[in-house]
Amino acid sequence: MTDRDRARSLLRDAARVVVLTGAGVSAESGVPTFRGAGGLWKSFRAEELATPEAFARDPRLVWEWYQWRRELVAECAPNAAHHALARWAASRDGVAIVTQNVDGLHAAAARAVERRDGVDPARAEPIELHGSLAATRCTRCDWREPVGQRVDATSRETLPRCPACGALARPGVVWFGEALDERTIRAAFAAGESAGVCLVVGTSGVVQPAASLAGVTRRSGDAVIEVNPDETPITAIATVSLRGPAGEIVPGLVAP
Ligand code: BV8
Ligand code: ZN
Repeated sequence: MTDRDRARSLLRDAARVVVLTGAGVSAESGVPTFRGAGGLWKSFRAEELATPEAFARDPRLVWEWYQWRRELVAECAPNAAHHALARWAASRDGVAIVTQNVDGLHAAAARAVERRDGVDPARAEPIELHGSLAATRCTRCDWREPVGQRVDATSRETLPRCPACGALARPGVVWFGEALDERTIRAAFAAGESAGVCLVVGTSGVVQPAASLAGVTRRSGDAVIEVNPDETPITAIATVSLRGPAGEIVPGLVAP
C-alpha cells in the first residue's frame, strides 16, 4: 500500500477529521506564503508588520501592506486543494476545516459548492483562527465589518475610522502577540481532540497555538497526515508525510 493509499484509507475510515491548513494551501492560488521566498513586502517580514506595536507605531504603513494584500488576494481564486476539501467536507459529516490563513479562499471554495441531496456547503465553512484579511474592525469598540471598504493609506488622515465611536479602524486579523478569539480556538481544539485523523496541509508548523492542533490529535492516539513539499516540525509526529504540492496531492486523498 503506498503512502497516498494509506492516507486515503485513514481519511475514508475516520468518523471525524480535522484539517489544519496554512499559507502553503494557497500558494498555488498565487498568494505568497509567509516564510517562503515571496513572503517579503518592501523588505519587511510579516512578523514585523503583523503586530499591534507596528500598527501603533505606523498605522499608515501597516494599512498600506494590508490594502496591498487585499488587492493581491482579490485576484486569487481557490485552487484544486481548496475545492476538493470543500466538496469533501460538504458531502459527509465529521470534517472540520481549520485554517491559519486570512485569505478567505476556503470560505470562497465552500460558497462554490453546489447544494444538493446530502451535500451541505455550510459544513465546508472554515474555522478562521487568525481572522480575515477582508474584515475591518475598530481598535476600541466591538464594531466590525466582514468586508471592509477599500482603504486609502496615503496619509494618516485618510485611514478608516470606526463609524460607531470614531476611533482608528484596523484589519480584522489576529496579530502576533494577540490572543486568538476564545470561542474560535476552543472550537478548533475540540475538533482536534475528537478527530481520528488530523490532515495538515501547507503549514511550516511554526505559529502557535495553531501548530499544536496536530499534536492534540496525535496525543489522543490518532493519526496525523502531512501534505507539504518540505519537512516541518509536524513531520516528526506524522503517521504519513506526503511530499508535494497541495493542489496535486489533496484532491486524490479525498475524492469520492
Ligand atoms: C498568541 C494573521 C498569546 C495576520 C497570523 C507558544 C504559545 C502561544 C504563543 C506563542 C508560542 N510561541 C510563540 C508564540 C507567539 C506567536 C508565534 O507563534 N510566533 C511564531 C512566529 C514563533 N503566536 C502568537 O502571537 C499568537 N498569539 O498565542 O497569543 C496570548 C494569549 C493571551 C493574551 C495575549 C497573547 C497569534 C499568532 C497569529 C499571528 N497571525 N496571521 C496576517 O496574516 O497578517 S499568523 C501567519 O502565519 C499566517 O496566518 C500564516 O498562515 C501563519 C502560519 O504560517 P504558515 O501558514 O505555516 O505559513 P508559512 O509561510 O510559515 O509556511 C508555508 C508552508 O507551506 C511551508 O511549510 C511550505 O513548505 C509549504 N508550502 C509551500 N508551497 C506549498 C506548500 N504546502 C503545500 N502545497 C504547496 N504548494
Ligand atoms: Zn469603535
